Order: sequence, then C-alpha cells, then structure tokens
Amino acid sequence: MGTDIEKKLQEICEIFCVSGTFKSYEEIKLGNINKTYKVDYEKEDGREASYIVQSVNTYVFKNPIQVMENIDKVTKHLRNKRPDRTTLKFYHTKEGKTYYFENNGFWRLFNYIPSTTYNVCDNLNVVHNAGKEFGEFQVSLSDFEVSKLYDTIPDFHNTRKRYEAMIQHIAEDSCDKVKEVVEEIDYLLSVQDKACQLTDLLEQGELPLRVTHNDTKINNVLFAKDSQEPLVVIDLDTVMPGLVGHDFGDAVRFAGNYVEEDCPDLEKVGVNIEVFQAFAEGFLSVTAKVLSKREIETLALGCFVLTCEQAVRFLDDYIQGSPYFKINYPEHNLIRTRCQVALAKDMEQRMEEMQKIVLESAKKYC
Ligand code: GN1
Ligand code: MG
Repeated sequence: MGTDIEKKLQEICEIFCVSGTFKSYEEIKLGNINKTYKVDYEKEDGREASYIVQSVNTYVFKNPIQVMENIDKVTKHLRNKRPDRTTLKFYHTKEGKTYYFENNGFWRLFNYIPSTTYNVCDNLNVVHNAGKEFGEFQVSLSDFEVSKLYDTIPDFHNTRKRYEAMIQHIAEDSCDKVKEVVEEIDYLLSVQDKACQLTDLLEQGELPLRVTHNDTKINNVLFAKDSQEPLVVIDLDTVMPGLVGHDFGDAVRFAGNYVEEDCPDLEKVGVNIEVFQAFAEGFLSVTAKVLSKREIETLALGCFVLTCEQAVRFLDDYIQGSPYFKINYPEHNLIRTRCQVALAKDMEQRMEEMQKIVLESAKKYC
C-alpha cells in the first residue's frame, strides 16, 4: 500500500502522460514556497527515468496559470537563443496544458536534471560560474519584450511597499509578536530610505525594467556533478519585469554570506568579499557591455537593498504568524530576519569596498 502522497504523485504522472512503472519518490526540501518531489519510473524498455513533480503554492502565486505562461515564453526564448544548452521542459496533459489545476492543488511536471547544487559555497570558481550563468540568463533575455510578461506577484521587489506592509502589520500586531522584535524593527526603519533607493530610482525613471529572475539564490543554478560547470538556471516562477540590481543583489545576499540565510549564529554572518568579487566578476564578464552606467552603479547598493527587503519580508511574516514562508520551527522567520539584519549591517560597513570591486570589474569587461 502506497502512502497518500505516493498515490497522488502517481496520479499526477499519469495526468502528464508519463508511461512505465512507478518505482519511488523523494521530497526535495529546497525552497520556501512550493512542494517539490523527484519521482522515479522504470520505462517499458527497462530504462530508469526521473521527473520533477511540483505542487505550486497558490497562497503565494494567486494566478499560477500566468506563472506558467511566463515560464513558457521565457524557456522558449532561451531555447532559441541557446539551443545547445539544457533547459527546463514542462510536460503536457492530454488537453495540452503544462499544468493540472484541481481543488486542492496546482501541479506541474518537468524534466529531472542530474546535478549538484550549493547552499553555501566558498569555491570561487563555482561562484564565478554562478555569476556568469545568471549574467547569461540576463543577457539572453535582454531582447525579450518585458511587457509580454505578467506581473505574477505585483510589487514583488517594491521595497517601499514591503516596508508599508510590515509597518501596517506591526500596528495590528495580531499575534502579539512585536515586543520580541523591537530591535530588528528599529534597525530596519532606521535604514528605510537607503533600502528603498532602487524602488525610488525606478519610479524616477532612472533605471530600465528588464526581464529578471527575481530569485537568484545560488541553489537555483544546477551544476554538473563531475565538474564545476553550470547547467541551467531553474525556478522560473518569479520571472517578471524587474531591475538588474534585484537579481545581482539577491544573489549576493544569499551566496555572498558566509553562512546560510537562517544561521542563528550571528557572529558568523557577513559578506565574504572574495565570494562577492568572484560573483561580481562572473556576472559582469557577460553583462557589463549590456548594462547602463547607472545600472552598474546600483549593483553593490542592490545587495544592501535586497538584504533589507528580505529581512522586512521575513519579519513581516513572523509578525503575522508565518503564513507565507515554510518554517521548520516557530521562530524560523525570526532567526532568518536576524541573520539578514546582521548581513545588512555588515554590508553597510563594506559598501565602499563592494562598489570598488563592481566598478573595476565593469571597467575590465566593458
Ligand atoms: C522564496 O521558495 P524559494 O526558496 O524559491 C521566495 C523568495 C525569497 C526566498 C528566501 C515567491 O523562494 O522571494 O527570496 O524564499 N519566493 C517567493 O529564501 O516569495
Ligand atoms: Mg523561488
């Protein structure tokens, strides 16, 4: 007798016309939003084949069909631009859809790519290659008409709106948490205007909207198992119009930290400047020619901005009782917030150094 989830996964595989015999499954515990499973099949000829089945979180993605349409357009464009490269391929149902929507779930199925991922990485070659891969993603999509994409999560990286939401929830304090987080709130409010600079520059028309990934964690790059070569950028759910500083900044927020984003040991938190330099060089080696001078000047600032924004998002979620991000224990979002605040403070100290590295790399590759 299989478990409920095992039966459900088999049913989903059938819906997406996967043939052969179901063998096993495993939950892939990466990501804070969707549920992801690797499913193994034995095909009719005895070969083994694996697939990724995902249940999309419809509390977060209110319009998952638009998410799939964005992904479809972007993956087609990438396949045309880089035909020799691996891409995500979504399977179709008998009705020709790349998703299956039912009462209790929104499901999709795509190719499993044998690979390695990194959550924390101090291998500078790997980090450089991740920077290059996100840079190539950016450049390959630089001729894609931004207005063709839906804003599937409106104001996703609108830092001002993220602050406004948090301030409102602080005032409501519906879970009686505010008293625990006074220090974190004070710090984040003290840097609010600096943290909102990218949002302000966009509104003033100083920065162009591009097609951005919007979730550039290094574990969203798959690497070959036997080399340090990047294979593909995954997790395209948040591909939307955005700023290049968002993608660069979020990548450094995650990979540039000595520790994972939920490390409780704040002594260990900080920007690893060598990792920062390796990522910046990789990213700018392909993007420097495409980006405007103004965009390049905002990249280092973007790291601070995205770190504060993420702290605001984790804290806002904690104050509301964690309805948004998956948590492994009740204080998980609080620990994540504290880690991001510590990182933001360190970035403030290192900003000049980071800016210098960005400008020098850009000059080298222009
Ligand atoms: C979420 O689920 P995952 O790990 O791909 C979130 C990102 C955050 C990230 C923090 C749609 O991404 O914005 O930066 O957690 N995705 C969404 O780890 O909100
Ligand atoms: Mg994501």
